[in-house]
Amino acid sequence: MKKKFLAGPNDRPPLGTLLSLPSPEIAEIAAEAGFDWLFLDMEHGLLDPAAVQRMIQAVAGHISCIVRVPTHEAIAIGKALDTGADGLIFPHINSAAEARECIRAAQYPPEGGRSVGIARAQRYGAGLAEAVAGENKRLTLIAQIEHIRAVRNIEEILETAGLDAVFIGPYDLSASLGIPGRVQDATVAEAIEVVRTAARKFGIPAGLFAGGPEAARAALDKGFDFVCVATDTLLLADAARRTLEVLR
Ligand code: 3PY
Ligand code: MG
Repeated sequence: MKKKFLAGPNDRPPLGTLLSLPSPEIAEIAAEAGFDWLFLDMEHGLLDPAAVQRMIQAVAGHISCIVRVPTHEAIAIGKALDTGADGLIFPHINSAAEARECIRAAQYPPEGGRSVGIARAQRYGAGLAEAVAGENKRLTLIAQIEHIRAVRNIEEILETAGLDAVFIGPYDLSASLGIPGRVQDATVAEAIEVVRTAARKFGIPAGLFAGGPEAARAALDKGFDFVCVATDTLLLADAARRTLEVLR
């Protein structure tokens, strides 16, 4: 069964946006605008665990909050989960071994080796028993595929136990092909298609990062199961530029 986040509203692919600025208000604005999920980015941008927690609190229960962890270290993974996130994106997963290690750190025993903390995710202790019993089923764990090595290893990565979805990062993927930023290049499109087709074969949902609405539309038309479109800073810059275009 699909996890809550991946089931999407009314069975249409969930649409999210990436937030990099530490602001609960921006999380609220994105939720008010109608996004289905938020990609809270601890790899790039300014978010630390405190900011992530405040942003999740701001939209608690309304939309899914998926955190991209800054590293594959168990401590970083545990801290991100302690905020009460609905799931994690593990960046730069290039092999099944890397996927296994990250998933292990995110799952409580017996499936994994997540450390037992007392934080927001455990309702500061009041919900500890509930958390250790239910978190492994509740969390959506996503491997980010963003290097040509990961594309070559995609089938073994898709076989990883506990993996709920894959999410393609076209920008780093283009960099790994020696053409950083040229995400429309045919070689990037081909690599993306290899991942999407393999994910379909294994019955694992596949998502894509899209820099803007046109790329997101194309991803939905291709059949991606979830999409993250633009970022807080891109949306703000675009609105500012368009407003001034009308006035000058
Ligand atoms: C990439 O395109 O490399 C990304 O990480 C987008 O999330
Ligand atoms: Mg990336």
